[in-house]
Amino acid sequence: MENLLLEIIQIKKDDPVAFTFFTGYMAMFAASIFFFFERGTVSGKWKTSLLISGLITGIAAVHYFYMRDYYTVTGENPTALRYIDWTLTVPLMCVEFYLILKPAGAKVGLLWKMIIASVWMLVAGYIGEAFTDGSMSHSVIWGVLSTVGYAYILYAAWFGEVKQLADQSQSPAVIKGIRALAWFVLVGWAIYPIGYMAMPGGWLGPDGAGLLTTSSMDLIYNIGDAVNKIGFGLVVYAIAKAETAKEQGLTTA
Ligand SMILES: *C/C=C(C)/C=C/C=C(C)/C=C/C1=C(C)CCCC1(C)C
Repeated sequence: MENLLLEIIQIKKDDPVAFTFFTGYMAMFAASIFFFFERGTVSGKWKTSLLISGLITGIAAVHYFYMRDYYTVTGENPTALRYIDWTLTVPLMCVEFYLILKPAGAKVGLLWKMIIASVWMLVAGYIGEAFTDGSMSHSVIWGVLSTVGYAYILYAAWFGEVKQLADQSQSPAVIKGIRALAWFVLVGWAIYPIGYMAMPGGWLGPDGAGLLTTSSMDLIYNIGDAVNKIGFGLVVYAIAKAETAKEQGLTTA
């Protein structure tokens, strides 16, 4: 028992993955407090968006709390916890897109399409990682299937309905904000497939190009999460603040 406790609190000095689990946890936690408190400073119709930003980082914080210990004790990837976290938080990011675009006429159908695409992406990724037999064919097949879901969201954000609704909104803050979120989907989300390719049998891992070790998967995923959950929330926050200022300017004019 004594040994177990010692292991839980230990961060080995040559283990950057453990550092990012602890930093990630604290950063998500702090971001949630920030979004929840700032919710009071934006106008009524933006409060739900900030609530969702806080929920995304809050749900991640709880999972990081467990993943951190799982990792420090076992030294293994907390795959199940990771995917449970993503299956809750990525659909909530789709809700963010929907809420921002609702005044411009976004329909619930769009929200469902994005949620289904994101869950497809994550279920395929989970099968790829959790049920691996170490072969490249398993990793590649499920990775490609997962990418189909990712491609849909990417398309929607850059050229499809999301982009079109943003243009229709005629609000510079919404257009700029949706463009920033689309960049997150293009660049920030692309971090994850790189981590995935470090898995056993992955293209970039020890059985593939040999550029990444399997232990770097969590490092890459942790960086991706910090960028995408906190950064994404901050963009939503910036849109909400800009729109609130505009509304207040109009009512006093
Ligand atoms: C907060 C968590 C986020 C934004 C997670 C996003 C995850 C992805 C975009 C994952 C994508 C994957 C692929 C496109 C192919 C390989 C398997 C995945 C699941 C890593």
